[in-house]
Amino acid sequence: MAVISRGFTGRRREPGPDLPPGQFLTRDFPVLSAGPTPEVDTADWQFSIRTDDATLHTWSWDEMMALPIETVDTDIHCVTRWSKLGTTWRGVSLDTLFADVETTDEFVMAHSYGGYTTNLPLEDLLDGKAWLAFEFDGEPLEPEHGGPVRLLVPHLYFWKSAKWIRGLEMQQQDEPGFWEQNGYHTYGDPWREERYS
Ligand SMILES: Nc1nc2c(c(=O)[nH]1)N[C@H]1C(S)=C(S)[C@@H](COP(=O)(O)O)O[C@H]1N2
Ligand SMILES: [Mo]
Repeated sequence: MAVISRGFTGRRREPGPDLPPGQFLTRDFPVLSAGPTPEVDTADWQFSIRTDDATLHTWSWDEMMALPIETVDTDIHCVTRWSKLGTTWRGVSLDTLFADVETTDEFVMAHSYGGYTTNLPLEDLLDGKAWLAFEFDGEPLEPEHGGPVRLLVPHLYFWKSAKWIRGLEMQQQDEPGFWEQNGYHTYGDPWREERYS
């Protein structure tokens, strides 16, 4: 007799080379938010990159949608130890958004609607490593998962992928964001288990 239990059927992948150390596989999509889900209408949505000289590069929803859109197939890893393999997103590469941005700063603070922040080195956002994502699994990104638009930086722990992204602020120095001030690692490489500082 076949025993079928959701999450443990034939397609389940065992921990293997594609699972970072200390991670477990999940097939659902947990929601982790430090506060309430902000209501962000695409009509009011704006994304901006602010450089050191206070130059502001700003995109409306329509302006972002007119940029080249990429499909991203990737694994995601949460510091609370769940990983999800083979997720599919659509969004705009940060390379596209930074194409006309001139800066000598090497660090970035990501700011979200609702006040969340997280810090990253600029190089971790460039060269095909990060996106502004607005679709998950062929559907508009749900508000609880960061819709209308979230940052997607899948090579780092998922707390770096700021939901409800509002803008990026260039910084000379690496300053800690919300979770980084509360004990999380400043960088957060899942393959090195950079969970806490
Ligand atoms: N704005 C914002 N972004 C956020 C968070 C948050 O609380 N607020 N939580 C982070 C954490 S800790 C994780 S694990 C992921 C969770 O994304 P999910 O809820 O879509 O699974 O979002 C990250 N981005
Ligand atoms: Mo997290």
